Amino acid sequence: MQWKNKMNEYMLMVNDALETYIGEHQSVNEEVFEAMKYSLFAGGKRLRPVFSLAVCELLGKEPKQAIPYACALEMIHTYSLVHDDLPAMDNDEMRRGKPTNHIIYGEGIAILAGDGLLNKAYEIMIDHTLKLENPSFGLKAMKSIADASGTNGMIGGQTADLLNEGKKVDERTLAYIHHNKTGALIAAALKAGSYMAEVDDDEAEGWERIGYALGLAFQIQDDLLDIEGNTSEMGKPAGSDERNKKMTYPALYGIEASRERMDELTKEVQMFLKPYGEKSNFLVMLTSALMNRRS
Ligand code: GRG
Repeated sequence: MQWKNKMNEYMLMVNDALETYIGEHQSVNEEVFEAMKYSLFAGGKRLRPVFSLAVCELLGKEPKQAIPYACALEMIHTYSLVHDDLPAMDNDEMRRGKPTNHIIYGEGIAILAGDGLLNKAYEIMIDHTLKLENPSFGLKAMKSIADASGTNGMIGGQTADLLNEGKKVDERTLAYIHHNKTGALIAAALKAGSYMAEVDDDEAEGWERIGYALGLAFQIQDDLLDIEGNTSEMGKPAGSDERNKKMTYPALYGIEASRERMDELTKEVQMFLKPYGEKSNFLVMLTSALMNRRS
C-alpha cells in the first residue's frame, strides 16, 4: 500500500531528526537526558509530526521544511504524556506496553524529563526560525504550537479534565476538554505545516479548523476502542479504573451517536481535502486508517 510507504518515509524523517536534535543535547546530567530519550523513542505513532510534514508537502513544499516544528510538536506531545502518567495526574504504570517514565526513573526525573522536552522543543524552533530568510512563517508556526500547548490549549484541557475527574460533566465541558486536550495539538500540527508551506493566515486557519475535527474524531475513536475492549492509545488496559474516572464521548452520547459523530467528522475532513485532488491521497488514507484502527 503506497500510503503506508509514505507513512514510513515520514516517520523515518521524524525519527532521524529527533535523534539528531536530542543528540545535540549535551548534558552532564545523563539521567534526565536518558529519561527524555526513553519516552521520545518508546514507540509513539508520530501522528502530529507526520500531519505537519504531509500538509507542508501537499501544499507544494519540501516536507523537510516542517521538520523542526514537527519534531517540536512530538517533544511537547511526549512531555504531556510523561506528566500525564505521574501519580499526581493519571498515576499510570504502563504506556505503549512499557513502564512509564517515572516507574523507571522516579518522579523527580520524570518531571524534569518532561520539562526538558518542552524546553528543547522551543530551543529547536527558535534556532531554526533564526536561520530562516523570512522568519515570519517560522514565528507563526511557533506561535500556533505555543498557543495550542498552553493554558488556552492542551494545559487548559488537561486542567478541566483533572478538575472534573469522577464527575458527570455536561456537553459544553466535555467539548472544551476534547477541543483543548486532544484537538489543539493536532490542529497546531496541520496549521504549522501549512505555515511552513508559506500560506496566508486564512488558509492556515482552514487547516487548523479541520485539525480540530480530526482531533475530535481521533478522540472518539480512542474512547470507542476502550469500550470495545481493545488496547487504547494510552497503552492502559481497556476499561481501566483510571479511564473510567473520566467522562468520555460514548459515555455521554452513547456508542451509536459517537460512531455517527466520528463518521461525520471524518467526512468533513475528507471533504476539506477533496479539492486538493491526488495530492491529498496520503492524508485521506491516513485519516481512514486512524478511524478504522483496532488498537
Ligand atoms: C500533562 C499538560 C499535560 C497534558 C496531558 C495528552 C494529554 C494531556 C493526556 C493524555 C491522555 C489522553 C487521553 C489524551 C488524549 C489524546 C490522545 C489520544 C493522546 C495519545 O496520542 P497518540 O495516540 O499517542 O498519538 P502515541 O503513543 O502514538 O504518541
